[in-house]
Amino acid sequence: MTLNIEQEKAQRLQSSIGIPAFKEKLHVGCPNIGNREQLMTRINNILDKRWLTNNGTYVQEFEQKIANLVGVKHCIATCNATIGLEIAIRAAGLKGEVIIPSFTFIATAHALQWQEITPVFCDIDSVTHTIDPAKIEAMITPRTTGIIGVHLWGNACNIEELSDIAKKHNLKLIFDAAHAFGCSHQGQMIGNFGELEVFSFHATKFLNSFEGGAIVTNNDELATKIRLMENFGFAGMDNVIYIGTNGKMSEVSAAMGLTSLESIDEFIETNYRNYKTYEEELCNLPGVSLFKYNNKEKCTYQYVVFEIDELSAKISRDKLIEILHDNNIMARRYFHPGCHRMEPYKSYFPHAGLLLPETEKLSTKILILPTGTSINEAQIRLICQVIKNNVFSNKNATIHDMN
Ligand code: T4K
Repeated sequence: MTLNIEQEKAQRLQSSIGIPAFKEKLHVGCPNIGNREQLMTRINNILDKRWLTNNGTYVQEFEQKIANLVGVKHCIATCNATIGLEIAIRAAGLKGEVIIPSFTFIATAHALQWQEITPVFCDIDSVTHTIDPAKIEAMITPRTTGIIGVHLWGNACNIEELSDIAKKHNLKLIFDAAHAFGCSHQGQMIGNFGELEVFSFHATKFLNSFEGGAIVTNNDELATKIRLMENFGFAGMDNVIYIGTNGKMSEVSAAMGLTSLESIDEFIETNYRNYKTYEEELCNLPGVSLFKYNNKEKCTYQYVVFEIDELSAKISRDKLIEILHDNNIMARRYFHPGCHRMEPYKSYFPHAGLLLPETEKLSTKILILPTGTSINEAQIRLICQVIKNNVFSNKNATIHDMN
């Protein structure tokens, strides 16, 4: 079946004026909220004590609980993961050039460039969606000082191979673990690998503290440096001994983080159930697949990553997203189009894409579907119905089908 451009436009118009499947928008990343009463009690305590930030008791308790859960020596809570990454990069001594995947949130690259360190974009493995160790050595130059792996979707990078390469070339290895709090790798909790790892507790993350993050490490010296750096370099009152910034987490964020921590089993259970419903509904559709998590590892199932092969599914990812949005299903194209196609990197390295074939391919195929505690099974089945009505359906034949 072929459609000409006019017919396709008409069809789009029709879908945009039709009645959407959902009255209200369903968002990817809609926050998980734990026990409200507990949160309000904590917030009232903060107000009663008039201690709002600067290493308050809730922040200390939150750091201790995260460290215990991860099984790591040090946890330094931060105001968000981007500042956490900036501090971590500086504390680890990264300079010059650092190798990172392009298929990540822009913060991974910006945290380097913000400090005049050049991110060098490396391709990913199309199955794991994480940096491909086999492609790293070709990117190393005399200016390279480190590698930042990103545990995308909570799925660990190939940590062993990355460690071997880092060791061989005397590079620092750190991890952007923004997606990976509560996940494990070969039975060990993420947070224990490399020189250090950085979690995000942003509202959209599995565990949220409104905004927030944490740097975790087993290295005493690094932990001391990071603590100084996140508080302007203060070592006691009136005594600055280091260059620092303001990376502190506030008490109200820690209160939310602690409250969220008390509900993580429920969050995982819900995410897992949602994932299974999507899987059951979508498993037989041609040209589509869900990103598979390793069920031998701890996993939060926070991301429902849907991959679509345009030719077999007879609909492009972007056309499907348009239809989903028309139906108030606010699926996201994380991480389209890849950092290398965003500024300032697009201008700095206009031909970077030539070395990133898997990133280029994957970023046109993926969309993320809503999950979490704000959505129920019936809603997921309806989302899947909208997908099923449009995948492998002649009414959505694209221009490519004409050939
Ligand atoms: N490294 C990686 C690999 C990351 O993914 C991230 C952040 C970072 C580092 C940096 O971490 P932080 O500095 O943020 O701690 C969102 C988040 O803001 C960002 O934290 C996250 N990754 C990224 C993947 O997603 P946007 O630009 O997509 O945000 P926005 O405003 O479009 O919201 C995302 C979705 O969540 C929408 O569907 C709306 C929904 N939402 C959002 C908020 C804030 C809600 O339903 N309620 C809310 O309160 O970046």
